[in-house]
Amino acid sequence: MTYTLYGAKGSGSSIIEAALLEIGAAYAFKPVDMRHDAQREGEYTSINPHQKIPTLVTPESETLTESAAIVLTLAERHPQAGLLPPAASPERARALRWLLFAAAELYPVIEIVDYPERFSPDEAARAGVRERANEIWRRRWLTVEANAIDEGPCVLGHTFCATDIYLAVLSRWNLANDWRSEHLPRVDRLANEVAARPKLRQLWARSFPGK
Ligand SMILES: N[C@@H](CCC(=O)N[C@@H](CS)C(=O)NCC(=O)O)C(=O)O
Repeated sequence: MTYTLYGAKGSGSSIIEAALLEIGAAYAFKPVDMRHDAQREGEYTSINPHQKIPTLVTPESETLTESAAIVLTLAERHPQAGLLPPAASPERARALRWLLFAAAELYPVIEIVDYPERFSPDEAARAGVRERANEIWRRRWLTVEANAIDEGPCVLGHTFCATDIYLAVLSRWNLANDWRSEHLPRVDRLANEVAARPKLRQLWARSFPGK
């Protein structure tokens, strides 16, 4: 019963790795060298035709892509890990709301920041495209800060769930530590809570040193 996770240090695969660690599932990690665009070459493109990471292959050889779908699938396959509250509960609705906000409204902005050339054929316009994406990124994080966490430390108060992992990982990307601590204290507290979880400490330290 071993999963295979394709990913890169500190990337979206950290969300999936953290979920697997919380579950206590066995997995093999296959690094994909994003610095050399290995996600767009060779064998990997037949595993994930969208040419992105993460990809998770289940012990039954089912290929899963899309980080939110992977997290939800893992939560369903391993209910004992408590990654999500019970189906149809208000807590589940809240957890899904902010998980999907992170997946649909936050995560895609990073592609614009990292690859502005995909969004503008005009080389001279790319710095502006990136700056606008950075502004959108910060604004959407302010929405999370003001609405997703309440008293905290987690999205569901003192009850940890998969949404906390997802938000914590994304919050380590593309935000200066001092801007984050000034403007996103609740998000930082949530990330610290995730980082301190006994099963996640090592992953966090090697994935996000100094963050
Ligand atoms: N919607 C995808 C987004 C995945 C994604 O953008 N992954 C980034 C790494 S964190 C990636 O592979 N970037 C490389 C590229 O876009 O070429 C998901 O949620 O899994």
